[in-house]
Amino acid sequence: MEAKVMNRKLNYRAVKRVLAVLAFAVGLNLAWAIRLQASGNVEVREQDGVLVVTGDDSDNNIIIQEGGLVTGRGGTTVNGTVQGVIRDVVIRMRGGDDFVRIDAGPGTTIFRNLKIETGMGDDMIEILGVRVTDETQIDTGDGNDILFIDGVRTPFGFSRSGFTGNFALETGSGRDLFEFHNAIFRGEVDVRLGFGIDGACGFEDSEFERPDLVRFDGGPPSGFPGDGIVNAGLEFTIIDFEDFPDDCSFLGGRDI
Ligand SMILES: [Ca+2]
Ligand SMILES: [Ca+2]
Ligand SMILES: [Ca+2]
Repeated sequence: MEAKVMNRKLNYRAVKRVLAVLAFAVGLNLAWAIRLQASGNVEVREQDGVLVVTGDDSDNNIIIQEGGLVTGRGGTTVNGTVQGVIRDVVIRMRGGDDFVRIDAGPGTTIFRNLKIETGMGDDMIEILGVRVTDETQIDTGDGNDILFIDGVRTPFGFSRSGFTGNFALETGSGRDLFEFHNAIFRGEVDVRLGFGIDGACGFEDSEFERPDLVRFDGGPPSGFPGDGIVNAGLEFTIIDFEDFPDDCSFLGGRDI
């Protein structure tokens, strides 16, 4: 009996230890959860097939789904309606610590052009299972920003994120992280992480069809500790980065 109780205690401790490790590993996720304390108002309108989403200077938190459906979370309200087919998406979130998720949800979300500006503040953008057929332009402005790209599970199987035309990312000052998984970049890729100790990772499970047109620029500072990049291939143009052998969880925002 005593032995059983001991075992249970030990197991409990082991579980707690595993949970602690997990919590550390998903530290970023825990930070993201804080963003749920959002507020402000986001205006939504459609003009000639362009979905225009405009935030305010508060911490806005929105999800954009198939067909251009925009939902506010954590106290962010959404005004306006969208009619007709959405081909292009333009998002401007202005100041504040904004959170934007574009999620394919149960289907495949395809846009022609995607433009996102998140301005000042520590912003977080998630692009999940979305395909862009023409140009993608993302500017996260100053602040400690994160761009996270991944595929998504659908009833029809796993759907990767895909970018057919030019893909351009600028993250400005601040400690930024560009993390991508299960993504296909078919054309030119131009990533500029700007001032601050930034990170880029995800080469293991993503594809670049034109490596000769792929450029990752970490920006200043140069040297150690500088911007970290994980497992980038030699076929890419990599500027102002130091190779970082670990995984993504140690990149972006790491202390000097
Ligand atoms: Ca905002
Ligand atoms: Ca920002
Ligand atoms: Ca930066």
